[in-house]
Amino acid sequence: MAPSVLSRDVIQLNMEDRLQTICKERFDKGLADCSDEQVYFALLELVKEIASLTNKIEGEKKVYYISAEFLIGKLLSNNLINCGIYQQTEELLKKYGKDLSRIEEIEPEPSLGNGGLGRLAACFLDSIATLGLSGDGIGLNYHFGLFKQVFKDNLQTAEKDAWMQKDSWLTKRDISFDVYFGDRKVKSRLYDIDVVGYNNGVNKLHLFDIETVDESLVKKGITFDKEAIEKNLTLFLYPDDSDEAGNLLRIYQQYFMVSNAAQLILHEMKEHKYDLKRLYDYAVIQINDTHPTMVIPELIRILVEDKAFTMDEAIDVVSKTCAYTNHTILAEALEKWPLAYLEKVVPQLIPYIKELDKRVRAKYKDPKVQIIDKEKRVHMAHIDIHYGFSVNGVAAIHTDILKNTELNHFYKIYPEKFNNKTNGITFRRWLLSCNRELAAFLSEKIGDGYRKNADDLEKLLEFKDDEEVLNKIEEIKRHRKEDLAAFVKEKEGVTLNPDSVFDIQSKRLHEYKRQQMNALYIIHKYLEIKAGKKPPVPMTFIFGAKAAPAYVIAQDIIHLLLVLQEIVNNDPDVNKYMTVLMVENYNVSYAEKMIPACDISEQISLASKEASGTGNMKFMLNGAVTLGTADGANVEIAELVGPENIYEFGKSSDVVIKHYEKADYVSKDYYKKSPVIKEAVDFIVGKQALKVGHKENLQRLYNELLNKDWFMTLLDLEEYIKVKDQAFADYLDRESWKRKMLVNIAKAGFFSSDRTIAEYNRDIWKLN
Ligand code: 26V
Repeated sequence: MAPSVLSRDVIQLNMEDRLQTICKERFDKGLADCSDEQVYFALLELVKEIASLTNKIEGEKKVYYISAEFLIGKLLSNNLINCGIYQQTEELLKKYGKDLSRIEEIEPEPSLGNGGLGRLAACFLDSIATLGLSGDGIGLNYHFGLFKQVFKDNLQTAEKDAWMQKDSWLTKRDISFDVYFGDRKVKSRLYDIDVVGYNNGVNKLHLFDIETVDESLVKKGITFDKEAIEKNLTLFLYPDDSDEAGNLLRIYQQYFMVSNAAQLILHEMKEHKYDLKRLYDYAVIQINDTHPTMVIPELIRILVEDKAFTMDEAIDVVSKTCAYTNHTILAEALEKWPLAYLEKVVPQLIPYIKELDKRVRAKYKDPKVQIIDKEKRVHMAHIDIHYGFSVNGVAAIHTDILKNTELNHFYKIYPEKFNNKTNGITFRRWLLSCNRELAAFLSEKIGDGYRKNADDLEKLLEFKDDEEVLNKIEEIKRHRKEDLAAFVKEKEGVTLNPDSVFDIQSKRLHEYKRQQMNALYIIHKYLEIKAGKKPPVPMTFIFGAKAAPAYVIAQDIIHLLLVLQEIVNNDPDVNKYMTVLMVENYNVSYAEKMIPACDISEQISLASKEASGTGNMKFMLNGAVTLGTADGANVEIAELVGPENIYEFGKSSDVVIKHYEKADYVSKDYYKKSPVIKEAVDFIVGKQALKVGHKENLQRLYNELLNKDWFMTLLDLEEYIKVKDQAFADYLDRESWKRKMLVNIAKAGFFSSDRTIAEYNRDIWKLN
């Protein structure tokens, strides 16, 4: 704890003294003699101290953002920036021969999320605090997070990701709740992380855990006894759900999360002596995807059983308090829990879920809007839509598809609940922190205003014909490519050529995102070069992606990418012209290095399937040009930058949706019709691939592409090849390419999560 005489201002004015004191107290030496690791821990303590002395954002009404994932990334750099002391710290450390960016590397990255959904939650917390809104995140503290990806024999293997250390950003609180399951009771423990707004106060990220968790339960890889709930509850995010025990564990986790959330919220209401009959005047609960849906019946249950509400009153109050965000239209990702599983884990909720279902049935006959279907499965999203006051999609096209197709039956009942909130990203992390040189250059040209008011980036357009500015933007890109090449050399042992075009696809591995289509392009180029057709410019294809351990075809796609990496990079006829790299264990920290170095941003999902994407926004902000389909937020990017500053291809979402309706897409027809497609697909099971790869994986992927191809890879492949070839050719026209980079940066302001959060607040939360 900081001595009581200290205030935030005093510490900041005397940072040097304070840091020296911490070093002396902890390590019994001065700053100059501390190792980088010791300096990291000293800075951690200092920043935590500053955060604890920063004013807590207060307001009569507060948003509680409940999410199974918060992919917060490393926090040191961001917290220094948001506290306004990055430069001061950097200079201070330099005086003692210390390099802040090297020290930042020491911090382990919390592995509390999977992809876009979790990263979005983290960006939102940053923006909520930056806008000075009162709002806390609520989630779980997974000890081994998602998993650590390790490649062995060109295959993905999964290991536990032990990111927690004795000293970390987590602060143990004296708050603990009893959580009752059908067959047991567990005691929770709250850990908090301060969320510091940019030049503003702090909010909290509340992460619940149990004290009886037993890390030694994890045996080989990520396997553990799935039934020992008291020991395993907070070990992993998304434990394998390919069997019943795995599914039950997910329900245990979800209920544990929402039971704690409900108790915490009611505890805070009590502290303020707020009238629970008007809960919605003081609290709004944002349900991030369906994982926290049980908070609705749980709150209703508590109000009825403990607070003497009638059922009608409880349902009314809770429905006015909860709002739901949908992040996907993939049917398999919309949760439907068997009632029997819920009966086993949370029997206390069953009468309430049945009551909610009964009320829907009394009003609507359409089976598509029922909560419990005829197979006795509970549709979690349906609970949210009937018993929440807002339903939002995450990009304009996604919300339109929800309204007109996927959730049309609900839209007809509740048109007023549906609204769009196009996603955004925090510029503090995705520009100020990860591309300091670009951020400084922008400040020099257009002033600092864009840091708080992202639309100011448009001022850059004034310079779109200014050669000096264009050259500088090109030079900064070059520096980031060199940085990435150096990092990759050390980490992966692969040499990247900064003179080549860096073409990057980094995101979760999923067939709808079509990493396999990118792989087929690489095969096509490889074969062209072997046949003597040289590309106009050397190309580097970089991938970052984790595949869910139980998702077999996704594993096979990773295998293909690693096989291609081995074949291409070791072929002396080809490796002068192209390099392939699948980075190991892609995470937020890796993204912060890859995104600023990217020339071409691959956003090639099957139109209608990517709800929004947020990587697309990060790449654009850092001057990459998008190669993408008319899907998710790509559509809005295209509208903003205009057709000359983006490469669009592929069938539209309308066409794709019709193919699904008519079930008339036959991948083999495309394979037979096009020699280029056939040659690329055949390569997957050709001699060369089988020499370095595994027949089982490659054959399965080949069969899938030929006989099913549910996400229509071959539908768009030829056009993809054509447009991508054009992008590589255009790259050589440096003048026009630099202008494309500039326009992309200038138009990225719309995608600031500050704008997104201001819209959530204006339309949904209405905080004062
Ligand atoms: C979950 C699962 C779980 C089981 C099997 C397959 C599957 C497929 C997809 C998902 C995704 C769940 C929701 C999600 O992460 N959505 C992402 O949310 C981002 C933030 O809104 C958005 O940018 C991405 O487009 C969207 O995919």
